[in-house]
Formats: sequence, structure tokens, C-alpha cells
Amino acid sequence: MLTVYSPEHTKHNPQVEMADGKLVPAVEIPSRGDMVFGAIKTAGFGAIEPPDQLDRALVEQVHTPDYVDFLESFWQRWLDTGRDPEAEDTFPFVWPTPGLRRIATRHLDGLMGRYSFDAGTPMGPGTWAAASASASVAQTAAGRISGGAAHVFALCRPPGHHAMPDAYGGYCFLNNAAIAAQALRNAGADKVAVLDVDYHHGNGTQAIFYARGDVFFTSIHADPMDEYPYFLGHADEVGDGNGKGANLNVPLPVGTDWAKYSDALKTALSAIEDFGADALVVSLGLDTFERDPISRFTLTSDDFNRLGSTLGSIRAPVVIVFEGGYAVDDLAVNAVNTLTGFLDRHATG
Ligand code: SP5
Ligand code: ZN
Repeated sequence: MLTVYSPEHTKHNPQVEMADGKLVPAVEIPSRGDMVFGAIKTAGFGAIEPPDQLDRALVEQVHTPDYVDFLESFWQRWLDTGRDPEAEDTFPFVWPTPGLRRIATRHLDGLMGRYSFDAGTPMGPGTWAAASASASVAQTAAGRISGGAAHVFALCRPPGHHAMPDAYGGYCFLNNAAIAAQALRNAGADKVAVLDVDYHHGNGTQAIFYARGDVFFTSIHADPMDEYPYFLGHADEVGDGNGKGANLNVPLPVGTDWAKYSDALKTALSAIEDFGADALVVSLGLDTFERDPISRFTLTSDDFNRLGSTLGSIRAPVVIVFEGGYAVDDLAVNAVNTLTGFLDRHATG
């Protein structure tokens, strides 16, 4: 199995994040990507290749052009407006919630609020370089599937599934999984499914495809009544317009173990089968792990082998896109176990 990877991810190097009312050590850090890269290399799953040039027109099929411009120009604007050139982490603090106007202001603080939805996502000098490389990893992986590969691992960092059409948040800037799904559509797959197994609901991916019938989105995640991102990911969100019936959320209680998780996985996979997907994108978060520092499910390292094997039962080509997972020292074994379980089961031709 080919892995697509870019070392550019290390340029997004947050030091702190906002949590529990204070700045705490950031968890979405370069060592995450380094750890998974090292593990893949050592495990010898196959070639590891760099991404192609990012296709801006593709990105603008899932994000608004003004949002992409904002991300790209952010750091230059920060410098141009005389702010601390040594800053590693910047944060928004005011948002146009309903009743206020979503105006792209002259002042950068207004602009940051306009294009974000949380205060927990640091942005710094290398964020665009890393986020755009991460998106190109997903794009390239999808391209290989369209070229005939049965499965490709997109080792993306920063993650993407929380990124909305025009807002960053949840450590995400560009929605890598959505970009992969759109690339598969553009290359001729009539129906694409996205299965999100990150601990957190993939609000961005859901929002991007909510009114579309050509991309089915299903997510298994901690109940947003109790967990981030709170304001999307509930079971009654079934899609809109042409997308009605093409969105399936399976929220699970805090404390969920593999037995309950695997039932939800079967539900999601059978819905994908019913939809008749020509290709599948998996948003693979490893933050369902029992010792994840910010999450509360109880999957073990052995369970990730079971997760991979269950995912491998799908009868369609698969792009696996890396998302969350913050128990850095355990990411190596958990990633390898997932991919090993997957490759043992997934048909190659
Ligand atoms: C891609 C992904 O997994 N994004 C997750 C974003 C979660 N952001 C909110 C984290 C809040 C953590 N609070 C935990 C407090 C533990 N003391
Ligand atoms: Zn997550």
C-alpha cells in the first residue's frame, strides 16, 4: 500500500492551545506526523511518496475562495499590521454568531473571527505551508485511487475533518477528506462515501456535503451533547435537499468500548453498502484510544487491528486519511495495527 506524506507538516508547530480557560501545551504537534511516518516506514507497508502540487480549483470546490485566500495570506497580514513577528500561536476571540454580521473586516481580529469557529486552534507562521501540503497529500492519494490503486494512506497533518466551507477550527484548516472525496468525484466516481471514525464528529465534512446526494457522509463519534464540537453531529441530522438521506450520524456515549463501537461500525458500513459507493474515504482518527489525552472512548491497541479489519471488508477502493489522535507515543502501534488489520482483509483487485 502506497503512503503519501509531506514533511512540510512540521511547519505548523503550535506551542499552546486554549483549553479550560487557559493556555495549555498544544496536542496537535509535529511529533504526531513524525511518529506515524516513522512507524509506516519501519513496518514496510510499501512506497512512501511526496504529494503533487495542490490543485487550487479542487480546494475551491469544497471551500470558498475568500476563505482559502484568508488562510494563505494570514501570516503576511499579521506581519504587515505590525504584530509580534515571533508569535507562534494566534487565536481569535470574537465571532459573528447569529444576529451579528459575517463581515470580512479590515482588522485582522475581526477577520480571524469571521473565518473560524473556535478558540482552540492555534494558527502561526507555517500553518498555510503545512495545511496546504496536507490537502495536497489527500488530493494525491485520491488521484492514485482514480489511477487504479485499491487503497492508499494519506498521512495528513494538520488534520482536516472539522474544517468548514469557510471556517477553521478543531485543529483543522483545509478539509483533507472532503478534498479527497471531491477529487474522486471529479475523476469519475459517481458515488463516494466518507466514513469518519475520529472520536470527534466531522462537522466540516458533514457541512460541505450536507445538501449533496453524490457524497454520503457517515460518522461514529462521541455524543456531541457531551463532547466537542457540540453544535453538530446529532442523530437527527440526515441531510438536506438533494442530500436528504445521505448523512448518517452515530453518536455514542462517553466511555464506549470496542463491543459497542463495532456495532456502530457495522451500521455505518451497511449504510455505505446500501448507498452503493464506488469509492470510500475513511477519516481515520486514532483518538478513540483508551489513553488519548483529550478523549473518552476505551479502544485498545488490539482493537485498532479489529477496526482496520472491519474497514477492510468494504468492497470498494479506499483512501485512508489521517485525522486526530493525541497519545503521541501510542500512535505508532495504533496506526500500524489499523493498517495491518485493513490490509489483511481488503481486496486488492
Ligand atoms: C481533529 C481532532 O481530533 N480535533 C479535535 C479538536 C478538539 N478540540 C477541543 C479539545 C478540548 C479538550 N479539552 C480536554 C480537557 C482535558 N483536560
Ligand atoms: Zn478527533
